[in-house]
Amino acid sequence: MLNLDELTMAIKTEANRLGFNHTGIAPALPSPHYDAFLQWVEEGNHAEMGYLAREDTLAKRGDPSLILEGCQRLICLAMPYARPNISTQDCPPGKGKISAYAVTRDYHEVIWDRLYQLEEFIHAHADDKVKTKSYIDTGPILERSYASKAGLGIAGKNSCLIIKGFGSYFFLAEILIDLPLPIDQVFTRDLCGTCQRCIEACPTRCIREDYTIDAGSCISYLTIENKGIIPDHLKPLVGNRVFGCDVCQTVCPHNAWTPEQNLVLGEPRLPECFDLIELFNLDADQFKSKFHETPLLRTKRAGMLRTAAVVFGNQKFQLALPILQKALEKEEDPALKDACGWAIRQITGTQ
Ligand code: B12
Ligand code: SF4
Ligand code: SF4
Repeated sequence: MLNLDELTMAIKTEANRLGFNHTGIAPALPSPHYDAFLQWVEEGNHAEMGYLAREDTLAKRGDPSLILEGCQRLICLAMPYARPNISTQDCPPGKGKISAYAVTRDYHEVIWDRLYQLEEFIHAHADDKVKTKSYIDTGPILERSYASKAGLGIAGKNSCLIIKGFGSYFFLAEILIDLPLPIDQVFTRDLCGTCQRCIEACPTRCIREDYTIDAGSCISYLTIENKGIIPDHLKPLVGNRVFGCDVCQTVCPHNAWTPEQNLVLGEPRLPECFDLIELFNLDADQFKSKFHETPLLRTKRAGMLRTAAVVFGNQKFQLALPILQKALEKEEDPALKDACGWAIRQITGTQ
């Protein structure tokens, strides 16, 4: 059996082999950013993402030992994804921009698989009574906060975690463990300084002064998490983004040198610029098979079409009128109908 130093080294090497480009160990103490998170929720910045405000998850976000009894450390991991290769301006009328992270196989599935392999590795090399629990994105963990405590990087003003010399195009995951692995030094250096690029470039101006965002106005939220009507004052600001938003990361100087290609998550399955007429022509089953195993399934068909209609409206795309009219008559989802009606008014100039 390996001692704790050897085990930590072995875990980091294996994590690297599995595609995690950065690994750090944080103590399982309450996060220094927990109060800021609570305040963020109290102010309603989480919009309709009720899971962030649920009492059980609130408590767990504050104390990892409520998730894994006896938890001592979080092994924090970062896995890169390819930067956007097409800008919104390069996406012609009739097409919608898909966020860079979403064009490959769903990262949850890829990373779950790798986390499982890493857990197996730990169990094979540590005391067989060791307890572990893995999360990628969906767990009640302040992932950015613990990753900074594990020395990976620090949050920028756009609230994304930035790794110095690497940028912010990566996902975070973690393995909770009940062993006292040696901890890494917390990363405390501010990487933003006087830069304000993300704040100025954000289409909806939802980046706040305190390194958090007003999620309810964020295009990523509006196009992915929000199942309802996109408010009229925000519709024009969605532009041609049909799924997610990369603006505050694209303008960040820390992402300037990110390589164009990164195949850790596999080959792209979708174009970054997606044909929206084709989208409207997919029935429910075709929608499922087209976006099988990609993050786009999350919005479901009605949610995607709703945003696509808003994009048509923003593009004043005449050729979409018959499709929008048909959807307005036949579709039942209220947010989709609202978007179709709005888009028709934008295209025909009738208010
Ligand atoms: C809810 C959520 C969203 C919401 C709200 C985002 C937000 N900024 O709060 C919406 C739907 C808008 C969203 C969008 C996106 N998301 Co998201 N999201 C989450 C989720 C599930 C919870 C985030 C949360 O708790 N927000 C509340 C705020 C208050 O907390 P926070 O953002 O974590 O910020 C804390 C830390 O930054 C910490 N902190 C750490 N270091 C420092 C340093 C300083 C100086 C300060 C002041 C604070 C600080 O303090 C803050 C308060 O506690 C996490 C996964 C998870 N379990 O954590 C993914 C996560 C944050 N999302 C992720 C991604 C990739 C995205 C998008 C890029 C996707 C896209 N292209 O559309 C965008 C980015 C938008 C943005 N600017 O944040 C990644 C981020 C990876 C990274 N490099 O940071 C995560 C970690 C998922 C993952 N497992 O990889 N997301
Ligand atoms: S993802 Fe887009 S809308 Fe959201 S904060 Fe960043 S730039 Fe603003
Ligand atoms: S764009 Fe500038 S202010 Fe925004 S996160 Fe990057 S370095 Fe920080």
